[in-house]
Amino acid sequence: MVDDRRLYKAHAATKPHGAGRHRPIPFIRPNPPKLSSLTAELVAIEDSGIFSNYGPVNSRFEDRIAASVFKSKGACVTVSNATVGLMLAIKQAIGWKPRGRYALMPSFTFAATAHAALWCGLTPLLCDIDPETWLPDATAEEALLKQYGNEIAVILPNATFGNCLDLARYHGLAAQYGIPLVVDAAASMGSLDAEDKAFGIDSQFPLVFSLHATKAFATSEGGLVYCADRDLIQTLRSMGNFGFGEPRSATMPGLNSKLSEVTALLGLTKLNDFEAITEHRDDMFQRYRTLLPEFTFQRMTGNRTAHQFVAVLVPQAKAGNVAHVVSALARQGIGSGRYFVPHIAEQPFFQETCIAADLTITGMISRRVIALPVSDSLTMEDVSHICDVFRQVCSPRPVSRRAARPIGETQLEAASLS
Ligand code: T4K
Repeated sequence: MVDDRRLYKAHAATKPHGAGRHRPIPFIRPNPPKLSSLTAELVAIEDSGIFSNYGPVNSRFEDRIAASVFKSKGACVTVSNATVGLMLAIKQAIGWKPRGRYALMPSFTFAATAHAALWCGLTPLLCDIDPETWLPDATAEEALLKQYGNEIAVILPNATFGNCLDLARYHGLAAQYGIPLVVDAAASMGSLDAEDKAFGIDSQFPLVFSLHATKAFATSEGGLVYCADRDLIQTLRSMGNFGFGEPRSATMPGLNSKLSEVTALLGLTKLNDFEAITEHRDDMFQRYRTLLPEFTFQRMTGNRTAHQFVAVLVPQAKAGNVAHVVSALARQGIGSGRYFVPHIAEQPFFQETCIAADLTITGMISRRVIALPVSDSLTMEDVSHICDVFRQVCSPRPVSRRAARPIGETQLEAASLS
């Protein structure tokens, strides 16, 4: 395992200190393993002559992540990205001729969740979220399950921003209503539940994780489906290879979701420092919370979250004005983002294709949410700086033009005056 202090110090060393100046901080700084330092492994792939189709590197990656993260309780299959992984898992869950036409999901999620359901021929049925955890609201889900019953083909909750869903409750719902479950766990690789176990471990229903460059488990493009049911993973593996059975002809719905050997190598290598990276990211989240006690953060339900960024609400007075906060931060050299804004029910295509229930809380959260930087190379000092600036730009007093100048601009001005 890589010494995490080395990782973070290398970056801090490049930082110009003093005189209130701070180097620009990007919103997300992807940190996939460096292919340039993996020449021997790349040569081995070339020599093997196998570049895809669940090759040897991919198999090693699947086995290692199943053993190290999920303690060999079940199996994993890689996919080319989580969106395709969701499509596969939903299709497997609902069968070729689904009994219902809805996919029950929150509106507070990424476009991929709704797209995947639509590609499977389902209509997203959008429910509200919990005001504290920002996870799908249990009461709202149950009301829709009662109202739509057999018309719901799949329950598709999103583990919002890596937060842990109550999977026991979902297994209960699946049993009670006889409706399959697929978990959108795109941002959850590395998250630990309240018992300190990998989120999703032991689940009889599939969880779909993203290994996108912007995630804590950064590769480039990639995804992983985990399930305690090994047969289900084997089915998804065949579906991801054009639905081929033995002999090589389609025996089930299929598409091509296979991960290349080079991307699998990125995944395999990422496992080396992933524990340290995830700990560091969660430490940064704790630091944000400590330094911004007057702000509202998402209430985390697990013991650790694999933060892709830190989501926080701007003060009520700035609701509807978050774009200005993003601009003010940018002028001070700090990148930020907005997720999931607009939420699904607010996006033009989904307004035509989805059905929305009451989304009061979703609307309130999405009007105020902003995502602040987290990256493997961010230092605690950076976090303090971000918090200072964030508080300043969120204060009721308008930020003066001069104070809001971008770092580069101020430096240029100083140079021309001297
Ligand atoms: N379900 C949920 C709930 C999800 O959140 C997602 C994906 C999915 C399903 C589907 O997973 P995948 O099919 O992607 O595996 C980013 C990620 O692309 C996306 O994976 C993620 N969720 C989503 C929440 O965030 P964008 O559109 O914001 O990415 P983008 O390109 O604007 O990049 C964000 C920041 O990262 C920018 O500041 C630029 C920086 N960046 C990005 C890339 C790709 C870099 O510096 N280098 C890079 O190579 O979606």
